[in-house]
Formats: sequence, structure tokens, C-alpha cells
Amino acid sequence: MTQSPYLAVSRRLRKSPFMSRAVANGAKAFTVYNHMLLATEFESLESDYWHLCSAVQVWDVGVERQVSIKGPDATELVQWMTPRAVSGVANDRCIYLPLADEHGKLVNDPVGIRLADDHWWLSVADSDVILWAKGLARGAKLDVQVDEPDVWPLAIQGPLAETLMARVFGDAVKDIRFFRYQRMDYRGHSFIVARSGWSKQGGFEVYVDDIAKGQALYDELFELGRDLDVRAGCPNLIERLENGLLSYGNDMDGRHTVLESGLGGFISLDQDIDSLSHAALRAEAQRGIARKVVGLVLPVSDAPTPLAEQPFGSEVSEAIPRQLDLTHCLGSQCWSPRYKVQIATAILEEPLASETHCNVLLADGTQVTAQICSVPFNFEQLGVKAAV
Ligand code: THG
Repeated sequence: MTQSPYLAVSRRLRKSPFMSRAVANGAKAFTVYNHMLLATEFESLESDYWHLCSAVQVWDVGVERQVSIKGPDATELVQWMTPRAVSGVANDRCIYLPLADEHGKLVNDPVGIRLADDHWWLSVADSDVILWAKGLARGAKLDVQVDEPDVWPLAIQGPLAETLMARVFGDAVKDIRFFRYQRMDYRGHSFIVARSGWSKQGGFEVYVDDIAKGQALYDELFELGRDLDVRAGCPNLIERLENGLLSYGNDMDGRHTVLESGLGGFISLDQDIDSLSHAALRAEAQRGIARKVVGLVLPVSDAPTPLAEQPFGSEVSEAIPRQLDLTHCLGSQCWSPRYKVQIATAILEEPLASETHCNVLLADGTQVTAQICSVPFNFEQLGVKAAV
């Protein structure tokens, strides 16, 4: 039997200051994200999921790199990069910002953090936003400094996250509203603490900019959370897909426009803003959106079945295929232990995208009928009941 290949980890795969703790706490699998390693699984995808939905987890999300944009023209540059209006964003706010190029194609979808009138962090998903930002700044001769500071976010997620965070930071964390942040003292260091994070179970993110204090914080969260069954965790595929959190590079990428990616609700097309993608996106909205991210619900009864192999670069282009070959358009997929169905995203051309059903050819050659729906999934509307 041939041994399966392993990933050779060199210095180019950067590590966060919490890497050894994640491994000691049982991280089993990693992916590569922003040239760093990101854990994807601890005990198992499914048991991580149930735990996340019922307790509290500490996630090393140091891969969420900060692109710092600072200077008199900082807001001008950020506005150029996103079709969402940003000038009115207050200095204690986080805001979800689709970034798009002059064709309206999605470059990234960071959380923007406004630190000061002239200072932003873009907490980026997996693409090299910093190079694009530097190029735009240079080309337009903007007075800004663009760099990547040593900041490694830690996420505290789950229904008991607030209880745990209050034990460490005091009851004041309870006053932080969704997508707002406050500077909170921890052993004499001021950390940015936001109510945010890549799950729908509630929680916080601490932007760790001091390694020693951050590691002490990590350890203290585990000490003070023992009775809450705190565990190390990571963004969970099942939880985020069930709840419709899209992942750049998985569900959509630089080949797709902001509107095709289903992010039209997060942009300001009716406002006159100076943004690189504005004209292209307005024209697309007027013309009609040719394809879009949809959800698929497949009545596959047994646990994780691979739906299709997905070589990068292929795109579906037929009109309504009688039998959809997911090789060409599949995004993320997982088995939902709550709803006992397979769920996935796909990018489908119109008019197929607006249909309610299609036949899908699975990797093993069998064919099933899938429901097509919008994302986030509305399981009740689809007639899919939680089994637990
Ligand atoms: N936190 C931080 N940085 C990040 C992420 C994060 N960088 C990478 C990635 N995640 C960026 N993408 C997203 C996508 C969705 C959300 C956050 C970051 C999100 N969306 C909410 C939703 O869809 O319900 C709320 C959006 C809103 O209402 O504005 O939270 O998680 N630091």
C-alpha cells in the first residue's frame, strides 16, 4: 500500500503564536490560509460541531491577517476597494466589506475595523489583499501606509463565550454589541475585543498584538473555563455552512462578482461613492445577474459522501442540464448531522439558479434529485426538519 502524501511544512507556511497550543489541544488537520496553517478539525468535524453549538471554544484564527491602511487618504483607499459605503463608519465599529475590482469581481471579503479616522484594519480572508492595496495606493499616489502588523486574532465562540469572556475581562464585555469593539485591559495591555467571529453561535474576537500577553490570555481562558467545558476549536465547516457563512475561495472566488456571490445586501449601489467596482456592479445589476451562489440540499442518507472531485478552473456553462455534473460548479459540501441531509453550495447559471430542483450526478455515479435554494438555507421552508 502506498503511503498517502503529507504536506511538507516549511518556513513559508507561517505559524501563529498559538500553533503549539492548538496541536497540544488535539488539532488533527490543517489547511493553508493566507500563507499560514489553520486548523480544520479537532476531535471530529461532527463532535466539534455539537460542542461549538452547546459550549465554548477558543479558536486560533491568526490566519485572519490584518492589512493596516493608515494615513490621511486611508478611508479614500478603503472606499476605493469596496462597493460598501464606509465614510460614516464610527471608530468603534467593525463592518463586513466585500472588496471588488473594476469588473466587480470579488477580491476578498474582510471584516473592516475602523481604529481611527485615518486608520483601518482589513481582517482578510484568503487572498493577498496587501499587494492589491499597495498597488492601488502607489498608482493613485495616495498618502497612506499599507502593511501587515503582527496581530493574531483569537476567537472565543459558542453560547457560553460571553460567560467565559466576562470571567477574564469583567462584565464590561457584555456591553459590546455585535460588530462593535472596545479596548479592554488584560494584565496591563490593551487588546481590541470585538463581538464577532466566523460562527453563528455568538462570541468575541480578541486582536492579539502582544505574543506573551496573548499566550497568557489563551491559557487563562482554559483555566477559567474548565467547568464550561471550554475546548480548542476552529471554524467548523458544518456550522458555518448550515448557517450560510460563505468562504472566499470555497464558495466563491475572484472569478465571481460581488452580486454573483450573493453579497448584494452588503454593498451601497444606490449611493454615490468613489469605488473601483461601482460602475461595473451597477451595470450588472441593471443587466441582470447571470449566475449565483445557491444552496443544494441532497437527500443522501448516509454520512459524508463526496459529491464530486473539483479541479480548479472549471465552470458550468450549459443551460439547464438534465443532470447537473457538480464537477463544474460545486462549492463547499458537508453532511448535516442536525438535518440528516447533505448540504452544499454551487454557482449555477440562470435560469437553473432560480429553479427549485435539479438532478445531480454524484461522484459514485448515482443520481439524486437536489433541492435548489437561496443561502442562508431556510430549512423550514424547504420542508427539512431538524432530527435532533
Ligand atoms: N473575523 C475576522 N476576520 C475574518 C473573518 C472573521 N477574516 C476572514 C473571514 N472571517 C472574512 N469573512 C467573513 C464573512 C462573514 C462574516 C465575517 C467575516 C460575518 N457575517 C455575518 C453574517 O453573515 O451573518 C454578519 C455580517 C454583518 O451583519 O455585517 O460575520 O470572522 N476578524
